[in-house]
Amino acid sequence: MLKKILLLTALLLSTCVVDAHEYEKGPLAIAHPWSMELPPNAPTVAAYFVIKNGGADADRLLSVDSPIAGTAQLHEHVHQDGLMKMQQVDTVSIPANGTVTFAPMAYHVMLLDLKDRSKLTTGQRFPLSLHFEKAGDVTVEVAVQKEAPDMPAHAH
Ligand SMILES: [Cu+2]
Repeated sequence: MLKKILLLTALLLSTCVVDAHEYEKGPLAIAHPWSMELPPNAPTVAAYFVIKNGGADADRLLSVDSPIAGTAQLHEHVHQDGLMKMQQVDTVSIPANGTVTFAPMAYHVMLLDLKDRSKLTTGQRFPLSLHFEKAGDVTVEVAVQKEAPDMPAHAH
């Protein structure tokens, strides 16, 4: 209860954090799912978030899907021959007591074959379901915004 009040107070006070939102499922917390607003004809859309595992067991993100896209893939960025390129990965491991950051130039969700672009403008949100091996399914709302949120730099 006290934690909730403190959290609420913190949210009210933190005017610099627009639209911060977080979801919990079992030991997992998924913080601030977001997507960058893109030109209306962009063929693909990326979604980002931070997964924190507060549990003593590792988990795995097996797949994702969204009603706005025909296809949703898990991607990573890799350095190869001096170039950055992205490639699809089958699953993403979430270590015990660990954090995995989905961010530009890192892991990301890639939405292809877009069905509904009406929610892809700044201030809107669209649903995204994450399917974990142990924690099960979580549906989050991805906030579309003009700029990346302030996030701690991810480790190289
Ligand atoms: Cu990608």
